[in-house]
Amino acid sequence: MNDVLYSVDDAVATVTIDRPEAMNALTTRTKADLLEALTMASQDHAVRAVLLTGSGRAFCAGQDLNEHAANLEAGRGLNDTVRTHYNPIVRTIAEMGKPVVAAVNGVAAGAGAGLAFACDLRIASEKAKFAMAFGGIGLAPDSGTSWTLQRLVGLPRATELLLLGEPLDAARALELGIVSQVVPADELSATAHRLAVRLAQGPTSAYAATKRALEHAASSSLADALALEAELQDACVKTDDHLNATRSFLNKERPVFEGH
Ligand code: T3D
Repeated sequence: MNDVLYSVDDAVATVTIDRPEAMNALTTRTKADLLEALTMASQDHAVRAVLLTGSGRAFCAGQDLNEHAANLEAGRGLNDTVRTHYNPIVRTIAEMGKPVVAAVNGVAAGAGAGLAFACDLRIASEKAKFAMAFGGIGLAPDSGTSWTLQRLVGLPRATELLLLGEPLDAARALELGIVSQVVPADELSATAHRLAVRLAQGPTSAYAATKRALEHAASSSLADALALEAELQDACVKTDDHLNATRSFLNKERPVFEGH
């Protein structure tokens, strides 16, 4: 991988978009690297949580507009990057059976914001900013933002943000519930890693079931949500983590989760 850094420690895979000279804007190569790194993290059983962040002063400025303009000029505007790249990346983040934390270190624009929104939790530096940049260049939302943003802030606010495109600073993003915590820039990496380690030491199978239940419930009837909860709970009840944690509770001990 050239444009994405990948490392694993404490059962946390850290995936860093690494094109700081271009605000981590996404070229075809960057998107391919990102998908490869996320797929690796998703498939590695030793990885129990994932941290997504960016190098330098940006989280991710979205589609690389230099490459995009060259494609448009060359008549390759319909290069299908949404289906080929953005959709699989977003689905890999959202559907992996382990928690994904975005450490938003700077601006997250367009598809870059979409990546952060697809994560399970977002923690931001005071320097973070979210910009729904799509409309500014005559595009509609992609990378799942039409789905994720309205679930984060509600339909009226999502409509306003996507139509007007006014950037949000970190404090406003916290107010709206887009991020769960804002920390000074020099504390972001350590704070986000601590959060990811905490998640990596949790009941991974139950977390996977939680993600699935939440995603399903977002567009199902109560009856269907109850049915899936029952199915998922049947599976959780059979895990070693559940048995051991129940025993630990009764023995007044702190549970140790192995993830299965
Ligand atoms: O088919 C398809 O591909 C559709 C898919 C679309 C998905 C999308 O993501 S659409 C949205 C694309 N992204 C944008 O429109 C964001 C454009 N950038 C900005 O609005 C601003 O640059 C930022 C809000 C991100 C940051 O603003 P600021 O003031 O902090 O920095 P800046 O001065 O504007 O940018 C710094 C440099 O980064 C600058 O280059 P320079 O002048 O120093 O050589 C700027 O051109 C470059 N840069 C920023 N964003 C991009 C970029 N270069 C290429 N692509 C970018 N997206």
